[in-house]
Amino acid sequence: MSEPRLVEVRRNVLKQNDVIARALRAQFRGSGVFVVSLVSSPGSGKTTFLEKTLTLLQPKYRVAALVGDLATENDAVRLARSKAPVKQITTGTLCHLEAAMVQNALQEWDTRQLDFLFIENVGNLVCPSSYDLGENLRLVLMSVTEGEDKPLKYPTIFNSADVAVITKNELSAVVEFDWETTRKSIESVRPGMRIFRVSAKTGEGMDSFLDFLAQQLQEQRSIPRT
Ligand SMILES: Nc1nc2c(ncn2[C@@H]2O[C@H](COP(=O)(O)OP(=O)(O)OP(=O)(O)O)[C@@H](O)[C@H]2O)c(=O)[nH]1
Ligand SMILES: [Mg+2]
Repeated sequence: MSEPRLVEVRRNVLKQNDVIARALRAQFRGSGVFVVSLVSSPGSGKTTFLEKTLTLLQPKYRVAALVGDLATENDAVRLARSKAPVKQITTGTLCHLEAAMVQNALQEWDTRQLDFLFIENVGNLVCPSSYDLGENLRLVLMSVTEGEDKPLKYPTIFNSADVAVITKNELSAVVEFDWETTRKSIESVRPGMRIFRVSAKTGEGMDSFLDFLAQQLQEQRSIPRT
């Protein structure tokens, strides 16, 4: 029996995405820019965390951000308060960013002029996991108010990310956040995953995250570009 047409179309879309993602990765590597994407459920704190990150990195690094949402320029307006170059990608009905959207958004930017490029994906714990954007590092964010078993319920988004960031940490006590249970949930779906605990509101935990980013950039640049 032949495969349903929808499965075949989906496979082709993913294949096409991978081709563009590979081209983007080569472009980023050639430019010397380190690219970080952010995924999470809606409202976990991606934009708040990113605005803080852009602001704190800027005295030392050249940074820029792309941000995806189905509609509105709200997040781009918020991120632009950091004074970094920012571009909004509106996806209409799509619940994720695709590599072609990133490529298109970058057309007028010279990525050689950047140290870090951040890409905030559409808030969704399912769709973004299948789409490579050519990034060097994918962060999955989860706020303390979401429930400790999110990694168990949505393993793919944790599996397809490199680092976890627990956000809104200053609210932990109020919502009786159970750190040990969360840590075990993440560990069971993605053994050895590095986890940062931060509050973008108070600044808690931001220093160690920024040190980690600086180290990642240094490591990437120490690899000879062939
Ligand atoms: N208390 C507290 N609230 C936070 C923190 N970070 C974000 N928030 C709040 O959480 C809400 C959602 O934050 P956003 O940064 O817009 O979340 P987002 O993940 O970008 O949301 P989408 O782009 O819609 O998916 C806002 O009301 C923020 O003020 C934090 O560290 N502490
Ligand atoms: Mg946002």
